[in-house]
Amino acid sequence: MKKLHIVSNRLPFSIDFNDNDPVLTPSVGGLATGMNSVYKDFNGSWIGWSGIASDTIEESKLKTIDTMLQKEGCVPVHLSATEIEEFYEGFCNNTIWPLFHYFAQYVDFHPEYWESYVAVNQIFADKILEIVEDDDYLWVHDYQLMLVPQMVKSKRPDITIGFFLHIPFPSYEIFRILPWRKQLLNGLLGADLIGFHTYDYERHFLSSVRRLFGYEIDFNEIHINERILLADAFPMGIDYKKFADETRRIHNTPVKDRSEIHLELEKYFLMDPERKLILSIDRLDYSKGIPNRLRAFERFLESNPEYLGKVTLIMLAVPSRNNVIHYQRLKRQVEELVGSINGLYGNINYTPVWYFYRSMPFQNLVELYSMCDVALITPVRDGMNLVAKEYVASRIHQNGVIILSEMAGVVKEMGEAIVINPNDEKEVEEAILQALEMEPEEQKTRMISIQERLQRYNVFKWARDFVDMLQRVNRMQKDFLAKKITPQLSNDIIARYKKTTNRAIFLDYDGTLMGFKNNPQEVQPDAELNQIIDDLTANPHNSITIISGRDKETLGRWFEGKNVNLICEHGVWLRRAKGEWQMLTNTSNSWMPMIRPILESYVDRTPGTFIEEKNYSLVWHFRRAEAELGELRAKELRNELTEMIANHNLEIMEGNKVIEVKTGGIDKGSAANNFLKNMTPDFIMAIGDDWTDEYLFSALPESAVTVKVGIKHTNAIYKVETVEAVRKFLRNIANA
Ligand code: ADQ
Repeated sequence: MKKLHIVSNRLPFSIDFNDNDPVLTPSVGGLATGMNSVYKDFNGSWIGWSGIASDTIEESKLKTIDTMLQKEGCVPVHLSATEIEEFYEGFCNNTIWPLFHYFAQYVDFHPEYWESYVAVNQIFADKILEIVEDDDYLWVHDYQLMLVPQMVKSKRPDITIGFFLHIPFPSYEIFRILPWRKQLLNGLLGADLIGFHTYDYERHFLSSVRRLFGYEIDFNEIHINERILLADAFPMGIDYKKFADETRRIHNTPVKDRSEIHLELEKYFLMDPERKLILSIDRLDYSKGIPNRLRAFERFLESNPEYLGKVTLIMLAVPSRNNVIHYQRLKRQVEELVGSINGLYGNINYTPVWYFYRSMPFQNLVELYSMCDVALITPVRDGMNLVAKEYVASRIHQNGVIILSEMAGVVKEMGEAIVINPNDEKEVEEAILQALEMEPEEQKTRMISIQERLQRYNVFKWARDFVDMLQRVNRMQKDFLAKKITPQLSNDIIARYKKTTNRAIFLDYDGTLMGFKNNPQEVQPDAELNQIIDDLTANPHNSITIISGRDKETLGRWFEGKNVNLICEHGVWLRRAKGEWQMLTNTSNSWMPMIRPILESYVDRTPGTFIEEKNYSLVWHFRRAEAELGELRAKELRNELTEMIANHNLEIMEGNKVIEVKTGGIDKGSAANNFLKNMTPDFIMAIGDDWTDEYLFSALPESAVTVKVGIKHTNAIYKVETVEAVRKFLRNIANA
């Protein structure tokens, strides 16, 4: 890798003014920590916005800030106050954020916000294009910059691009609501690797890609023409050691030197050592489920009066997006709830909820983490939730209990927490009681398991893993390029071809000579293909064979009168040029009445699918079915058929959006060798696109020129990306 650059909406510094002089303060957030560990190692820059509107500050000051940032390896992107309002507060925070967190009722669909989103993404892309050098890597972060990957890729395909989404990717049913869903998705597909916190988000993303674009998806690989890209889950970690070390430091500090908040908490426990503290920390955001949490706590106090005076909820809310109406309402709602609980259950010596509406220095945060018995984390949606991880890292004595929402990404790594549905206030209430009464031994067992996991998969490992995977994708793509028929290779093959006089050329039909259509009967050869075949067969040194899984009637009709050989149904039938059909193997179709009803039941249950009956095989086509349902049914059908055919000489073949059942022992490889028996060719070539052609590639002698259409793994020696590329290659051969 040459250089790795980081791109995020905000640079990892905040800018303050000391007597009118700008001062940079490094961010201590998880992302900054994780990224610092990689981009400096790879000599890159960090591209982003400084946090200051460029038109609200004197030009000279802006320049000073830029210079200071550049010294830190940053490349500042300038955004005006209007851009920030429309792009950031508008589209990012009023459209994507609520939609991706399933708050469809809060979503604003303003076209001007969208336009500003496009324009600002372009500003970022332009800045990137200014600084990237050949073969650099980029790691783009989060929902503010979803169009950047495609904007960069379209101009600079040599740049390897990773994208990480820090928020959930919603289910297709939610995502489809967005008028600009296709543009957004297309923007992301410019990346080579797209990372999510959890497999669920990855699944939702792939499902949207499948449904909106119909691209071929093979596990987590997306195939777009000659590009392979990967989607994967990388659960973001924290700087575990930093939290654990800080806790140890605080524990070793003499009481008199401890912070004010620490002393306050000490006093609280002095009044009654049996007292318990529950901690709640979030940005004040509607996705965090703060009102539900307060209501559940209120219910708990109501149902368990013996805990009155003994349990306090410390609620820390970090001010966030307070110029957005929904956030202002939420703030009021939270304050009212806190007031009402404290009014109802508090007294001179007891305040049930300690509410802080502010940010806190790192040390105070850790003090709270390490002194609270229970962490109550109940978001209604949360991409990951790092607070839960920070709490765990600060529990150096392995005690403490976490109550965790099943809607937070982090729950996948914390099965040992008490997992709740945040909308079920009764369940949360009961969880609070369970947490407060949990035996220390059980607390320890649960905590140790989580700690071991989080210690291992910390933010550094997370960042490294992502970068390693990005390099792997790059290698996969290079692998393809290594086999790709370049103009030079094409010339070499043609030079070999020209020296020979007895040539056998095998060409698969669908996906090789013709693109796919929904109806397999609609794909008869077009004028261009007919011309190519005529030109190739006009040369008396060439024996051209179309070798296909298709039935003999269709291919026979399409190539009637042409000087080509046809091998059909994967090798059951052969018709030499101008000859009669002959059967290459003895086969029977007596099994068909047994298998046909099964396929029919799949047609009935899967709209858009149909059965094709060939002489010696039955094919279930699902190209026209709704993509995911088609894949799912194909899996079911394969399982069902596998059991059925166990004692019969039958085979199941999976082609491109088809499942075919046919008599065993017939394949394109044996058929080609059978065909070659009467020939002593000095040049053999085979071109095909799906795995049935792999039999052909493997069966032919090593000297054969074997060519795979597409980017998947193959036994062929060469690859070309598309049907168009095959045709161009064949035209060059015919004209040689
Ligand atoms: P956030 O929604 O901001 O992040 P979270 O992951 O919990 O949510 O991170 C909050 C961070 O802010 C934590 O590191 C925490 O220490 C800090 N913090 C919280 N309260 C604070 C306070 N009062 N004072 C100072 N610091 C405080 C988004 C997504 C998440 C995803 C992260 C990372 O919404 O789902 O986990 O990005 O990808």
